[in-house]
Amino acid sequence: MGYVDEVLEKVILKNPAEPEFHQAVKEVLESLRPVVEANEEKYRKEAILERLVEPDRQVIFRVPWVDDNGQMQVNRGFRVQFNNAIGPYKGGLRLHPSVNLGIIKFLGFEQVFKNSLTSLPIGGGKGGSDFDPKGKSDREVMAFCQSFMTELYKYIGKDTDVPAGDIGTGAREIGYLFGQYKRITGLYEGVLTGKGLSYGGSLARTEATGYGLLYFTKEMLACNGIDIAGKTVVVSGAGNVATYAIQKAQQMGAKVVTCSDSNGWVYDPDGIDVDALIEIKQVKRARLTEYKNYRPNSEYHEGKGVWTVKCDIALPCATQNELNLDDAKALVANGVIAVAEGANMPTTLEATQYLQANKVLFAPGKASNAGGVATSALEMSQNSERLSWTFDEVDAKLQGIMVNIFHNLDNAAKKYGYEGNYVVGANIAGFEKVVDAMLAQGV
Ligand code: NDP
Ligand code: 2IT
Repeated sequence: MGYVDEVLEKVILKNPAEPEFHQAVKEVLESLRPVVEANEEKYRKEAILERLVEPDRQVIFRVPWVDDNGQMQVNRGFRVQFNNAIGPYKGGLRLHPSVNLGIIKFLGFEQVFKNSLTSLPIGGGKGGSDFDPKGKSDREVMAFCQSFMTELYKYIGKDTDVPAGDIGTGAREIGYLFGQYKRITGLYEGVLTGKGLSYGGSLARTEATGYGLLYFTKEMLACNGIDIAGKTVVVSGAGNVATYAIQKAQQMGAKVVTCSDSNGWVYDPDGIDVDALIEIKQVKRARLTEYKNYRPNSEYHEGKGVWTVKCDIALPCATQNELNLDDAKALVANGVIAVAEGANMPTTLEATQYLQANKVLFAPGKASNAGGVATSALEMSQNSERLSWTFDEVDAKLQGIMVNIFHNLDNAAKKYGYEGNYVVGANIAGFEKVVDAMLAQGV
C-alpha cells in the first residue's frame, strides 16, 4: 500500500467518529499524491504525513456560566493547536451547537495549509464551543465568553496562539473575550484578531474574507479570459463572509441574486440589498424572512435552494458540506462557470469532483477564503508596531495577497502536470512551505 493510503487508513482508525476530519485529510492527502510519490522514501522516514495529521495538542474544557434565569449552564470548549512550523497558531473560534472535536480538527487542519498559502508567518489552529449565541442576551453571551476565556487564556498569547472569529463569533464576542484576557493576565496585547477599531482592531478585517474571496475569484476568472462584470452570482449564507462577498461582487459589476441563513433563502431578481442584509442580520440579529419587508419584489423560501438558481458564479459562504453532488449537478445543468468557496469545506468531495470533471473553475476555500486570516495577520503586525494602517493600505495588501495566492497555486498545479486543478495546486503550495519548515526544525 502506498504511503498516502496507509496514513489515510490510520487517520480513520485512530480518530473514529470524526467524519469531517477524515474528509478534510482525505481531500488534502489525495491531492498531495504527486509530491508524496516523488519524495516517498524521505517523507516516510521523516513520518511527515503522520506528523501533519496529528495536532500538536488539543485542549477540551468545561465552560460553566449562569443564564438570565439564574440557571447554571455547561458547554464544552475546544482549542486545537495543529501546527506552528511557520508561525504562532492562528485560527478562529466557532460558536455553534454542532461544534465537536472532529469539526474543530478539520478546521484546524485546513487552517495549516491556508495560513501557509497567505505567505505570512502564521501556523494553524482552531477552537470553539457548542454554545449557541442565537437567542441569548448580551449578558449571557458575555458570561459565556468570560468563562470560556478563563480557561483558554492559559494556552494563548500574541506569540503562541492568536484566536479570532468564525461562525457565531463576531465583534461582540471578540470584545468580551479580549476584556477577560486582559483582566486575567494584565496584558494589553494582540492576543485576538477581529478586535474593535477602538482597541487594536484593523480596518478592513471585517470585510476581508468576503472581499478577498472576490479578489481571488476575479483573478481566477481573468486568467481564464473571463470578466466578472455582468455575471450573475448566487451566494449562500448571510453572515460575515457572505455579506461582504455580496458587497464586493456588486462593486465589481456582478449581480448577486441570493443569500441564505440556516432557515431559508432569499431570491432577489434586482440584486441583494446589502444595507438591508446588514440591518437584518447584524443590527437586529433577525431572520431572512424580514428581507421581504425591505424588498417587496424578492422571494423568501424555507429550507435549502440557492444552488437551483441559474447563475454564472456560485459562492458557498455558510458552512461545511452545504453543496453536495445534486447541487453540483443543478449548477452544471444551469451553466455555472465558476465555484469559489467562501466557507470552509462547503463542497463535498463528490461535488468537487463533479464540478471539476465538468470543467467548472473550482477555487478551494483554503485559498479563496484566506483573505480573512491574512488580514488577521496584518492586524497582528499593526499591533506589534503599535500603529494602525488606513483602510486603503490594508485593502491594497489584501488584494496583493489574494492575487499572489492564485498565482502560487496555479503555478504549483502546472508544475506537477495538473493545470487548472486549483485543489491540487492549493494543497501542494500550502504543503511545501510547511514541510520545508518542519524538516528544517527537526523532530
Ligand atoms: P457567520 O456566523 O457570520 O455566518 C454564518 C452564516 O451561515 C449564517 O448566515 C448562518 O445562518 C449560515 N448557516 C447556514 N447553515 C448553517 C449551519 N449548519 N451552521 C452554521 N451556519 C449556518 O459566520 P462566517 O460568515 O464568519 O462564516 C461562514 C463560513 O466561512 C464558515 O465556514 C467559516 O468557517 C468560514 N470562514 C470565515 C472566516 C471569517 O473571517 N469569519 C474566514 C474564512 C472562512 P444563521 O444566520 O441562521 O445562523
Ligand atoms: O477560517 C478562517 O480562516 C477564519 N475563521 C479566520 C481566522 C483568523 O484567524 O482570522
